[in-house]
Amino acid sequence: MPKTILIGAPIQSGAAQPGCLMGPASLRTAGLPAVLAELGWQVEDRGDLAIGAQAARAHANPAIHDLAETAAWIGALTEAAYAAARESDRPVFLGGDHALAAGTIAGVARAAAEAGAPLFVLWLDAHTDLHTLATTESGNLHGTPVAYLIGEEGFSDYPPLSHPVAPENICMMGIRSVDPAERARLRACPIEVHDMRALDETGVLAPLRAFLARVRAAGGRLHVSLDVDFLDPAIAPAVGTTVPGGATFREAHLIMEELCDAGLVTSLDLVELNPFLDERGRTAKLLTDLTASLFGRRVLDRMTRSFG
Ligand code: B3U
Ligand code: MN
Ligand code: MN
Repeated sequence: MPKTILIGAPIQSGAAQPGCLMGPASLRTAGLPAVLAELGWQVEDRGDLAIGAQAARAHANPAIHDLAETAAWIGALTEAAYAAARESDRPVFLGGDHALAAGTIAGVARAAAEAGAPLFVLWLDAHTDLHTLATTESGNLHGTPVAYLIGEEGFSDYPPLSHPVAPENICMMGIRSVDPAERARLRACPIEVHDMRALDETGVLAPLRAFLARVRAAGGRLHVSLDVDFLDPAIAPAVGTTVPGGATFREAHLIMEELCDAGLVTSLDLVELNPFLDERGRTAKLLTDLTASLFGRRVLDRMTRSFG
């Protein structure tokens, strides 16, 4: 029986508005552990991580807030994710804001490297989260994890990164809000980006299948980082940074079903859920259902596609 480990990370120091700390509780209330168990997974819920009180740390960029707390979360998550990746087939990290991914991906990248496998990342988000501490204008550190993970300069306040992710191994989908500094950084680095226009032109399946073929050919592991604002706000209102024009219910489920069939996903973040902004739990329920699609729920029995 395949095994998943659930780790709650009630981090909200990277976001502008409070509420993400309730994310893990909301996902559990929506029934995520039981749903995965019903799909035939052994589920070990490790509860929520915590960090102690942190002394405030200033930065040359005065916009930055909660730097010490966010750095402490990233350190704690790196260790927890490393252990969970070694001890299960597909850990799920229940956020928490997206600064969480700086830790979870650092941890799973270390585990992948030790197993001799390159790590690939599918980044499902309205944003590229490619700011450094020097370029963030909002000072919200959930806008920084990708720049940290690819080894950009200027992250001496975050924990040292032992295993950077190769930018060409990152595929972003759903992008529709990019700041000028992020756009400049993208020009200089080979991250694969599919903005909403590209997805409207090609649909989600063609670029996803091409990326999965790359992961498979490289013998890679695949981490999926799902930001609630990837989804259209009409179906997923519980997020502090809604951007119109997001992925539809059907596109999102199709991506998860295709990922399930490919059998390559080795870890998952569910981030930016702000239950304070939710409507009768519908966003938590949607994230639970999307996770169920990734973990094997399907409408009809069907032949798995062959990947020859
Ligand atoms: N790029 C903007 C907006 C943003 C990024 N991530 C989220 N919002 N969730 C910033 O604040 O860095
Ligand atoms: Mn994000
Ligand atoms: Mn986002």
